[in-house]
Amino acid sequence: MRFGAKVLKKSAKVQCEAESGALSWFLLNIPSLNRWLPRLLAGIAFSVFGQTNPVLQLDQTGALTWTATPHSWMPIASSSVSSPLANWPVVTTPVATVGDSNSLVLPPTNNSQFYLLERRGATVPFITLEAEAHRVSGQIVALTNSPTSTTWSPELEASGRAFVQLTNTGHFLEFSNVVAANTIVLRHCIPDAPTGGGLAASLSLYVNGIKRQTLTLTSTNNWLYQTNGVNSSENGQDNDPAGGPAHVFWNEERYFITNGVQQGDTLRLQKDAADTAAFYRIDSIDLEQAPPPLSPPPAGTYLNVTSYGANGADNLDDSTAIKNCLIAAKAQGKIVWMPPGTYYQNTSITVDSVTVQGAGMWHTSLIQTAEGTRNIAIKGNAPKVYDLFVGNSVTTYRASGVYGFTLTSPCTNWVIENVWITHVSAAIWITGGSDGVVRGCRVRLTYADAINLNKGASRCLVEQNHVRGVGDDGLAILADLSGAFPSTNNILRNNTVMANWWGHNCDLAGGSGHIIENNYLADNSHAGCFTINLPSAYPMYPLTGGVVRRNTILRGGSNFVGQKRGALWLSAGSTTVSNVLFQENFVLDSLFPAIHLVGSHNQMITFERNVLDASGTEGIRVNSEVNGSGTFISNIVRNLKPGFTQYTNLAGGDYQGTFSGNSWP
Ligand SMILES: [Ca+2]
Ligand SMILES: [Ca+2]
Repeated sequence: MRFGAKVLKKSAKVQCEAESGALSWFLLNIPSLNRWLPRLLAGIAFSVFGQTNPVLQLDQTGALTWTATPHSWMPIASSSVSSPLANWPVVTTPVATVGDSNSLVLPPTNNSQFYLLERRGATVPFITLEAEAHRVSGQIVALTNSPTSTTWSPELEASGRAFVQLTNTGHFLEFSNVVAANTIVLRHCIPDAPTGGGLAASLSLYVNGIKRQTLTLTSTNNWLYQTNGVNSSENGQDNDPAGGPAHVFWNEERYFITNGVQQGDTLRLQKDAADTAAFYRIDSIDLEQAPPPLSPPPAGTYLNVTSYGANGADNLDDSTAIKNCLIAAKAQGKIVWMPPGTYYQNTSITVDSVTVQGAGMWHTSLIQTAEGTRNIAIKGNAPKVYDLFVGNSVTTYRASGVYGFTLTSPCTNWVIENVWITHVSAAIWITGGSDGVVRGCRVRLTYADAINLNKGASRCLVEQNHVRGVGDDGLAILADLSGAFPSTNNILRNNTVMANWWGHNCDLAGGSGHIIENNYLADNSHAGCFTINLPSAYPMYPLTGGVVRRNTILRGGSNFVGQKRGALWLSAGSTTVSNVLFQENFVLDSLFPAIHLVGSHNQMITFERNVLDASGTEGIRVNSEVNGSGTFISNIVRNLKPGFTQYTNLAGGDYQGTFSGNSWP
């Protein structure tokens, strides 16, 4: 039995959680995923429609079908909505209509029909299957309770807090395929080499009972060890097993499937006699029909890196060729085109006021081969990078330090879009600069942050990114005091951040004017899932304004150094927090408190219309050292475990709460 029974519900239907009358909340769960639906949406609020039966159907692919006919909708004036939660909004105009293959198709509407549809998390072109939800002849390993020690484990770091382990010849994981696909991503773990450094082993892929392909799995990039050694300051990143307890159990690798697979095929990952690793752990699988390579830009608008000597089909370095192409393109006002291939670099490449266009994240790769550098530094006016895979062949821990992207000031109007970044230190590390966009990127297994805006970064938009298994903050807005001014007015929206092995899924630390909305954050193993993190070890400007709304935070929290951190860890440790609004967030199945206030500096936050469901301990916990005041309006705390309270204030009169309309006594 795993904690958080709601996660295990098997209903093939939408779960309807009516609060009262016509105002309902829906939380979605796909049986094949065995979890709340992450990438489509985790919550829908309907103002009203004129039938009592659910009108949404979920199928095994995650597709939703709207079964109501338009005439079944009944317009109801907002004033007639009956709810004890009168402050919850009734929206009378459609706020979203979305029609990609994995999303809702909504019926026509007019002014007399109305609904509110929320999307939380990134919309992505792949489907993720949690291994533990499928046919297994090996073992399913799951986290069975909130952690009582600080020990890391593969299940603590797994998405869904569970995985499958194949140990004997013939053990398999099998599932009925739900989408046509020509690629597969395995989030997996095979043993480390006895003295560290990883090893490789094969695993057999069967389709409809016939062996299709041998997949080669490696453990070069995962398995790090807490240490008292040379990397003790770098989040326990020693590659030597003698360094201490293991963590970073999961690697991700991607493969093209020979001849592809169709919907309805039976896929099996099996340990055959020739597959000699002592064990194969599978956490999750992504399936995607990767598109063909993109065509080059219109003739006359671009320069091709191959014309400058780059060769994406050999193993020789391409740095000089790419740099020369960038210089020429800037001078001529043209795009740099990188056709399909794998290009190597042994030094940092600066994209200064130029657009770089690859053929797609599955087709054009840029691989760094030297430690202590970066793939790309963006600089100047409107540097833009599209449609690449970015990685390296050298980094296996943070201090070896290959970054994916960094920003060199001055820099404005920059774009990083549809880029897949993996096995780097930090993926996108932005200090300063303004008016940037990070969109549609995938970040997998890093040794530091995924996407970090810091030191005055302002007016940046980070949206539709999918981040999994990273080694520090997934999304971060920091306002480091060493910057000339604080970061301001950044937006993080519709991102998915899962299964961090260090740091926070999302961190808001300083500055003002930030908006963090409609993100899906789940399964952190180390710190808080969402955090305002202002420790004295990292001095920041005060946080003087921000809105955190309509995010779903699932199974968040941790027992980092025995602190039993809440899913929302709001820490005014070294400076103050003011003018922050938390609104309409779902905090589900947290390991410890759902909301956890800590730190002795003054904090003033308003919490409005949040749903805190099935917390591991308290709904809201205010630690004894806390100072400040909070306003709590129309929040719901429910499904508490016996012995825990909705709201526990250990700070006494030092923290003053004001309460109205909450669904707790
Ligand atoms: Ca899993
Ligand atoms: Ca080459």
